[in-house]
Amino acid sequence: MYWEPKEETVSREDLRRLQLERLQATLTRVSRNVPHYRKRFAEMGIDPDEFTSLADVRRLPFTTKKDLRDGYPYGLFAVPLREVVRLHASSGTTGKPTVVGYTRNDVKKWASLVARVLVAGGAGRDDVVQIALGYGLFTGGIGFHYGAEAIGAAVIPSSSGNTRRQAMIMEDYRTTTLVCTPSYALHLADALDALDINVNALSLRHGLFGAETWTEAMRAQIESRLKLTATDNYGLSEIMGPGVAGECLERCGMHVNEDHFLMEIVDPVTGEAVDEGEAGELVLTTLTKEAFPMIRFRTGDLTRILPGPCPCGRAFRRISRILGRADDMLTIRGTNVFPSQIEAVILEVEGMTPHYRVVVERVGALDEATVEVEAAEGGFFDRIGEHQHLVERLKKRLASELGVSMQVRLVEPKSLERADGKVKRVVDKREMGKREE
Ligand code: DLL
Repeated sequence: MYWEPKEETVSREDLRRLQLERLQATLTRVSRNVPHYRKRFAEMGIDPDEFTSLADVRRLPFTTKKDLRDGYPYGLFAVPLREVVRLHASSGTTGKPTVVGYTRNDVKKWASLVARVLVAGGAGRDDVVQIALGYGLFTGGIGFHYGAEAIGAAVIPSSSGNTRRQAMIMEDYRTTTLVCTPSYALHLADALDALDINVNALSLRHGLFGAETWTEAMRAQIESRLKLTATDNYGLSEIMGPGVAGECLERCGMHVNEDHFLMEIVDPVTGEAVDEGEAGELVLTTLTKEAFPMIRFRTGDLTRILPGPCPCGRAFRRISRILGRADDMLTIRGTNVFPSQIEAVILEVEGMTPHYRVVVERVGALDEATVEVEAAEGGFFDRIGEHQHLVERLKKRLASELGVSMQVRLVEPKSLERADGKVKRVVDKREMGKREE
């Protein structure tokens, strides 16, 4: 099932032609309307009219979060505010957030791209879609909302928070499709248990999850606890919001809506293209955005392009789940570790839950990482001997899988903070200021 069959099954050759046309139009527009790009292009001797091949994109300058912040709030807009109908802001945790804008056309296209990922994830007009993502400056809630309305589903804008009420709504309104962050999905599963709601009697069939990194093991848990088919969804405000890429029901990577976004994977350090299929940083160029076009935006997200076509028949190439953010990577005594790798190991050990965080400190001259993880309820938490056994087992597995030893602290079930939206996995006490963007 496709939302836009013609576009989603376009031939690769036609797609490339379309991408080139759209890239040329975008470059002309930004060099005319955005002083930042005009200046950068002039400095680098780039003439948009000379762009004749998609490979030329590599000659263009990158755009970074810093460029967005320097232009705060409207410096990178390509249309006058009169034409803007919506503003959102990215979830910058420190300093100024970045502001993004949409024209009426942008909002319309955004809805249809989210509609594509919803349909790919199994939703349709007969569905009751509960959107348990924040509504507001965050693009998640409203972004999914417009897409779900576009496909004609009955949309419950339950937004984030108030988990007990969400659980009751899910039961009473007969939600069939759940949209939220993966960590919140598990939080909801706990709430259903606490309320004695029988998950088997619910109407849930599909879940679209995203906005934070998660793992295959976490998908398995969510699917078995909520009795639904879970798909991964990727997006970011700077490029649009949700709807940039999403999995189909094959669940083997996220199709990037390549007719609207040009993707490259580069080495996060050198910025050079990586070999085909290699992991690196995703760089995106918007091809149809009017208000806020982005040229070669460094997403900071690490992924790789998956080889071969997908059995679903979509023309668009797939990226693997996000392996981590370049700035989320922990360097512990010289070894690079991503929280998602830790999560994968935790979930292989029986008696552990996916509720965890990593605290990194400097003890003397050494980095010390402690994985704090909740033990499963009714598990071994109270039995000292087994508790110790479990800690040792996890420590050993972490050391052998990740190549660096870490401390493990089992904490009581339900003691770690639950997030309504994006969960924070890392507390880096070494240089708290360093991570400020
Ligand atoms: O998180 C948009 C979104 C909302 C996507 C709901 C999917 C579902 P931002 O708040 O701007 O936008 O955050 C974007 O979140 O650069 C990634 O680091 C991370 N992220 C988004 N989707 C995924 C995913 C929304 N499926 C940032 N897996 C991105 C891992 C993700 N990380």
